[in-house]
Amino acid sequence: MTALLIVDIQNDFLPRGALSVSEGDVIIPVINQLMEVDFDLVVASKDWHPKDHGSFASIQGKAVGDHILLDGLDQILWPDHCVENSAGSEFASELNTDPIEHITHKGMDKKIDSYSAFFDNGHKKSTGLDGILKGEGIEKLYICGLATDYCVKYSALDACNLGYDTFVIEDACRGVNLSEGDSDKALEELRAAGAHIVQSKDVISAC
Ligand code: VGL
Ligand code: ZN
Repeated sequence: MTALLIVDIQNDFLPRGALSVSEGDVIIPVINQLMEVDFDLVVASKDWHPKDHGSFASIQGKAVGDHILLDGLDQILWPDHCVENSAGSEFASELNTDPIEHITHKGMDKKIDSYSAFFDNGHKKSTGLDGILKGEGIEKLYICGLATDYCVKYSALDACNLGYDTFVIEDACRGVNLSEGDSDKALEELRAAGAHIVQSKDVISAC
């Protein structure tokens, strides 16, 4: 059984959003096309923070991009983004949400961030997504979305460690690239961890 995981296609990660990802919008038609492939299950994640989340530079009185220790873990500080139930936290309006059968929310605990759709950054708590996928007999997991160098990367690394045959659809992802080349580095790390880096046309034509 094969699933598609769509990571954080939310307004705040689009080009005019609070934590904008360059070209974050151009992957939406690609993802809509991917959903027409016969996946056994389509799931999506949403970054879903309380308004006083500890990863927000505004809460820490520091600059975006600074690092702090948040409850003992290294944390990059971000602009306020994906505040629960805000317009910025909604799925992009162009995304076809009809095929999405489950939505995993992450980052709700203000004391710890959660880039991965499976676990928080300290691997302390599961989001429940692994249980849902395993419960459906999913063995192959295709991953796309935002951002290549954060939430896609950590979701895919966890997927590899959880035993999924993991495919990252490169052209259906875009990165933040705080430093130039971060997305390419993330893809290299994913390859080294055993993930397959593929292109949407290959996924679409293979099915
Ligand atoms: C993300 C930074 C902070 C992401 C979420 O979706 O990649 N990045 N929160
Ligand atoms: Zn976040």
